[in-house]
Amino acid sequence: MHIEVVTLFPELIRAQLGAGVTGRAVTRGLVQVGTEDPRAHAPDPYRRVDDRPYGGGPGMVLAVEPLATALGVARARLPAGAPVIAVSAQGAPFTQATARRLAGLPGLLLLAGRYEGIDQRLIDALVDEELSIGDYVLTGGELPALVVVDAVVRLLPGVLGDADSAAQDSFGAGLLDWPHYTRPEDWAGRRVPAVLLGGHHDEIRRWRLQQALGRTWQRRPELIARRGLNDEERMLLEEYCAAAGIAPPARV
Ligand code: 9D3
Repeated sequence: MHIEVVTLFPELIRAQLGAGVTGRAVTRGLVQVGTEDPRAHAPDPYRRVDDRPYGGGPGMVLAVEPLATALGVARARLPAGAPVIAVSAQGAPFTQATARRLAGLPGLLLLAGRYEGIDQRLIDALVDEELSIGDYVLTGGELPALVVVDAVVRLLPGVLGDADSAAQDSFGAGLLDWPHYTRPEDWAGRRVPAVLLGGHHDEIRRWRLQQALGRTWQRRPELIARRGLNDEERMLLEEYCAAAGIAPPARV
């Protein structure tokens, strides 16, 4: 996959992509990531990329011209079939389903904004899709663009080790994780749950599934509603709720 990010802060994008799993994916050639800075395409000698909003009000708006030129330059490096995706607080929610869909594409052209926003005509003319990473206010689109890149790149074939991808598949999406423990068995009087020390693989599987179901029900009940429960899951969750003294999901 080839990803291009149009941003006024290309160094933020490059710094993140030098590290960790995504960094390794880049050095292994599993993904190529480029950046294009609209400031390099500002028509005036002061390299201004923003201007005052028509209609008045606070803040500045990113002007069309430098962004349009930067998008064109980045587009020329991409394969056909790479959509222009603006990260924006006005966008549709970015979810794991979005990440899976984007991971199947040959390329992405991500546009990260700054200031009060981007001239709407640039969005109308050149942007295919707008994505938000959540309901909170950031100062710009670079962190959201990196969130999208990270979530997509880890899904590309060969990026994760077998263990990680298998765990993902066997468990499926839609539940929070179960609790994890490592040595020592006893830390300050807090013991690792006995079931994990016993080596009974099916008991451990059921305990983990039960913990995942219980935590999801307590913290993110809407995920249980969206996903549904099979007979085993319903039984495990009812048992968890009884022990925790909380109400189980209603039968449907
Ligand atoms: C306080 C500024 N807001 C006026 C009511 C508008 C605004 C402008 C620019 C809000 C946020 C931003 C910068 N944010 C993003 O570019 C952004 C973002 C976000 O802030 N939250 C969640 N997802 C995203 S994706 C891009």
